[in-house]
Amino acid sequence: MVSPATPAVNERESFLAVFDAITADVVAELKTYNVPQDGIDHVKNMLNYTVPGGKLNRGLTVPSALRSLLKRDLTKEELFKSQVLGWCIELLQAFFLISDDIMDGSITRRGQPCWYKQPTIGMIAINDAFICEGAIYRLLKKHFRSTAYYPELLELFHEVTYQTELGQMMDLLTAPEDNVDLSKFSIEKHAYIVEYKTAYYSFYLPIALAMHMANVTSDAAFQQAKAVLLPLGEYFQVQDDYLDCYGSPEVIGKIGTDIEDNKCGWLIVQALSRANAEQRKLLDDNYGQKSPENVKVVKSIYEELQIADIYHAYEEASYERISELIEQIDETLIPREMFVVFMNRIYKRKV
Ligand code: GPP
Ligand code: MG
Ligand code: MG
Ligand code: MG
Repeated sequence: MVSPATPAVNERESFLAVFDAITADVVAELKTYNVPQDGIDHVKNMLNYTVPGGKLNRGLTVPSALRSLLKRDLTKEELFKSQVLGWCIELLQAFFLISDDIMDGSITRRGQPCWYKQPTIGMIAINDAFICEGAIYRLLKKHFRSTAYYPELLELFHEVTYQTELGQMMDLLTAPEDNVDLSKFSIEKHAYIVEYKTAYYSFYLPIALAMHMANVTSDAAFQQAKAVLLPLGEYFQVQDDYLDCYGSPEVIGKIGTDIEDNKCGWLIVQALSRANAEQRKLLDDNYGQKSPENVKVVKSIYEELQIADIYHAYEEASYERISELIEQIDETLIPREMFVVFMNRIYKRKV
């Protein structure tokens, strides 16, 4: 049997093909604000550098979830609109990542220097992040102003942005650079941080957007989606924490900074709950320090405590647990399939 062209490849190509239309919209509108040519060139260049280079999982999920919800192929217009929403999430992601890299003092992102590390950019990147956020609302206005669900889209983007900022706030407050105090870390603290800084915008948002487009209005349906997507988002951020230490920079496109940055990540929280007094002392003395020697000591304790094995067991258990949560979804409200597709996009990811 001839296997059909892999939809994943086509979906990605079709999604990427819309990006030019998105930048063209944003740029055309700049002209109505009399932005001089150098400003227009800057925005074009900035969007090309910061928006399309990632895995695009979030953006791609909007059209694929809409297809699951409607249980049929999308019309040309439905496909385009869902892709615009997908790019709005990718713009939100660019807004967060440009800022996060400054806050975390990161060096590379998606295999290239972080935007703020570009010699001509520096702190202009802060304003560029705001421009990415602003562009979301320009696009929503242009493409969705006349739909009945426009207010829901605005509320959702606003709320999810706020939730992410609260998560980022707790991530940063738990990681003061000059005062390493590992007693502030806990499994509960970590769970809060990852739910807020990652799960809402990366997992709930794409599915909830598709649900609005599909005219789902029942509160119960959104609650059921959340019950699966928040744990899925937690699992994804635990993977991110693991890859920060154990992923290879050439594959993940970024150099980990969590140990140096004193982050309340999954690995340290697991290590703290298993360390004996001697190991704890070494962690206290070496976590949150910039020098590679200190980082090495922390990694050697992770080794002794077999944290990587504990992570692999966690991965399997999460898959089981989330599969059970998907089973509990009432299919008269929303299809289980869209959650399965989303979970399979990230299960055992290396990147
Ligand atoms: C991921 O944290 C979280 C975000 C990118 C949200 C940032 C939110 C803001 C309001 C700026 P991370 O630092 O672990 O991500 P990475 O490992 O990709 O740097
Ligand atoms: Mg970061
Ligand atoms: Mg961060
Ligand atoms: Mg990280």
